[in-house]
Amino acid sequence: MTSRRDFFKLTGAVAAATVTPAALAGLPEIVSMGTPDTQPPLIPPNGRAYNPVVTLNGWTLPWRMKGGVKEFHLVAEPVVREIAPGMKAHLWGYNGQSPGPTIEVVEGDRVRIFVTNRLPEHTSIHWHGQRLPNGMDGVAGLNQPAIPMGKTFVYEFVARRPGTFMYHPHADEMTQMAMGMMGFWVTHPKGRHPLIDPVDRDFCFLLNAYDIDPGSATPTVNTMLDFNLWTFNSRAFPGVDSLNVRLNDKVRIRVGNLTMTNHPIHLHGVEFEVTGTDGGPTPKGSRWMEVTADIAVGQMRQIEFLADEEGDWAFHCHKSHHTMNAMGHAVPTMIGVDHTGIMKKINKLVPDYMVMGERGMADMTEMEMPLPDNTLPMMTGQGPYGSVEMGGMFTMMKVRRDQKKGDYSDPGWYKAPAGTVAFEYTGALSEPVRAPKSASPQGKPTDVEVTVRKPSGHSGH
Ligand SMILES: [Cu+2]
Repeated sequence: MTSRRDFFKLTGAVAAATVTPAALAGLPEIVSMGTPDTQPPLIPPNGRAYNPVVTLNGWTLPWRMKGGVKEFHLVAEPVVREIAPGMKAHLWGYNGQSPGPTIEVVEGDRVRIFVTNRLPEHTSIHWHGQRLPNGMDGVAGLNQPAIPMGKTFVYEFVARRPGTFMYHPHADEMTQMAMGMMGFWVTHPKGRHPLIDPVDRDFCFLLNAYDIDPGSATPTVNTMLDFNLWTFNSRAFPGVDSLNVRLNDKVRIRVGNLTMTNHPIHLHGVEFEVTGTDGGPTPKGSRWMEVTADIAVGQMRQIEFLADEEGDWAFHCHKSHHTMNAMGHAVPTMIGVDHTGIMKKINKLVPDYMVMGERGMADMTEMEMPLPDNTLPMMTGQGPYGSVEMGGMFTMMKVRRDQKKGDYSDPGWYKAPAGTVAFEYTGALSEPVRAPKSASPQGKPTDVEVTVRKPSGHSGH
């Protein structure tokens, strides 16, 4: 992580290089982020105090207090986002990154947001889930004219209810969201709220998805359902930072879904409660313990739990193709098929060619297969015991006894106490009991029941 001081040095330089002072006189300074690393929480320098969030592989936008109004400046612009080491995507976002910065305010705050459009087409911003005047809702054509190229519009409203929100364009929406234009918004409660418990750590991130062909960098924007890169805040494993907490911390994680499908988000190690939805905090009588929360398209969920088990706990989408990176998936299952002969023939023509999945898909890790430039391995990520064989929407929650209060740095791999790790059995093995072999119509013995492979289509997820 970059320190807050480095961050301001860094972004100050970026801002100085990109703003024409005369053109933007009177506007809040543009603060731009140059790195996809998780930034430390932004301790509020003025206004009502609150416990700030940490955005996974993201940051919170500083504001200027002017006459009691919190003023923010978002710049919609093309950005280069590192999806994971080894792959950069050409996206559209805000203030140097996709997703844009998180906006944090307090219930009752008057908020003024300047939105400068540096995209090659018009845009707008919809403040997803907020109570606000109709003309501030951001649907281009319905509530306001679209923001033309090169122009700055002003949104102003009071953050009326505390909770978890998102922002995204409501103009050429399919293109602009497929290109990465979105951000997180948290409205903290003013004072003690009966349904919002204080927590030690408060994380947030968006679920997003891209369709980027292996070897290229720009998303295909007319994809409807068949995306191939599934990301937490525009990062794919192993590029997603871990959520680092102290043993017995009370933890809140806020997740918003701006993809085109649902994601059952699953946490290992402990049980959690869903304490908030798009509509705000849930009544306490409606909460129950679970370990997977399905987050539908356009929804937000906040989960809370006590991190009382030490270790490195997986935290991921439970759709198994969402924990893989880009692949061609019009591929038949080849497990159990012996293609030694055909491989020899193909390799005479194409020396690098390999058949996918003869022994399962584990060969698809980075060690086994040459990849086009700017392409992530399908299944990857080195753990303390070997390849984690994951990609996409996967990361870990690291719970440590000696993690300091307020320290979000990565403690490294968990050192399991002796005798607490699964191990190989080396005793005698007995032969498993099998069903008797049946005879084929030709009279040959066979244990294969069906040998026909029908052609199958693939539509959506
Ligand atoms: Cu998913």
